Amino acid sequence: MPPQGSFYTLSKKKVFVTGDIGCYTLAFLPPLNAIDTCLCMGAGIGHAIGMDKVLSGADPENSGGGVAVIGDSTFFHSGITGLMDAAYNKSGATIIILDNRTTAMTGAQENPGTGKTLMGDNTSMVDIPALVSAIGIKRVREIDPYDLDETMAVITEELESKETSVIITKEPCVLLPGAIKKEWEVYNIDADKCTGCKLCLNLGCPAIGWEPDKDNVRSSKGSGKKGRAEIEQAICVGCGICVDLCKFDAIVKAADN
Ligand SMILES: Cc1ncc(C[n+]2csc(CCOP(=O)(O)OP(=O)(O)O)c2C)c(N)n1
Repeated sequence: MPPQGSFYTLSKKKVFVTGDIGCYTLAFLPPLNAIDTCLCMGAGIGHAIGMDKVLSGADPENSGGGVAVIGDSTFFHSGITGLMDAAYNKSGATIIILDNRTTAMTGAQENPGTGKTLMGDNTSMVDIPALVSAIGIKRVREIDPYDLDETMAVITEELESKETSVIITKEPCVLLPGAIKKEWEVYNIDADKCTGCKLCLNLGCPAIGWEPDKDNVRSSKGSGKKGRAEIEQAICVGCGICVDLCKFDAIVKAADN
């Protein structure tokens, strides 16, 4: 799913993440534990500006500490004003806009970024990177959220920046028609290669689970329990984020396994 790689990265960075309201808010739960606050629509950007001030002791030389995550619909509703504040007041916060091309949490309604009205008529479509630039943000990055290496590299770079930065991830919610790409194939765990390290479980993908070893032979670092990861075929959409994560090449296309 689109936001998984961003939240995995944030969980590894152990930064303070101010959240907002949407499907992605579930990333506050284990195993990701990647969101620290959630108040009301649009509040997360203001919170990040405040956290940046607190963490830096209001010293611009130390800024860059606050990180906000916000969905596209919430950004249009009440995130733009907070972002303008960040730019105008030279915040070092990093804002990640999770553009999944819909208002997923409340039932996939259209929004000002989709090009359709709620009645389904064609209308204007806000260009988020252009809007963010027009507000005065110089560091605007667009990333492919399904590319974990790129996601980790860009988030790491922007967290280090002392200027306001905006990272936009643009891929449709997997429940939207056409979101699951034709070339994607369902994955499986190669039981001979899986060491039971549990790294893939940290991604928080609903398709990846744990199969305890009945004969108790497979090692599992640190967990005290022996077993291996398993992928629920009916849930896997084939996005492949987990493939980049496995150090043992144990996540393979189901058709080849
Ligand atoms: C003031 C207010 N109005 C409406 C809602 C209902 N609501 C919850 S989340 C949300 C938007 C979710 O869309 P988005 O930000 O794009 O995130 P997604 O669920 O698509 O990941 C809305 C309208 C709310 N929580 N507060």
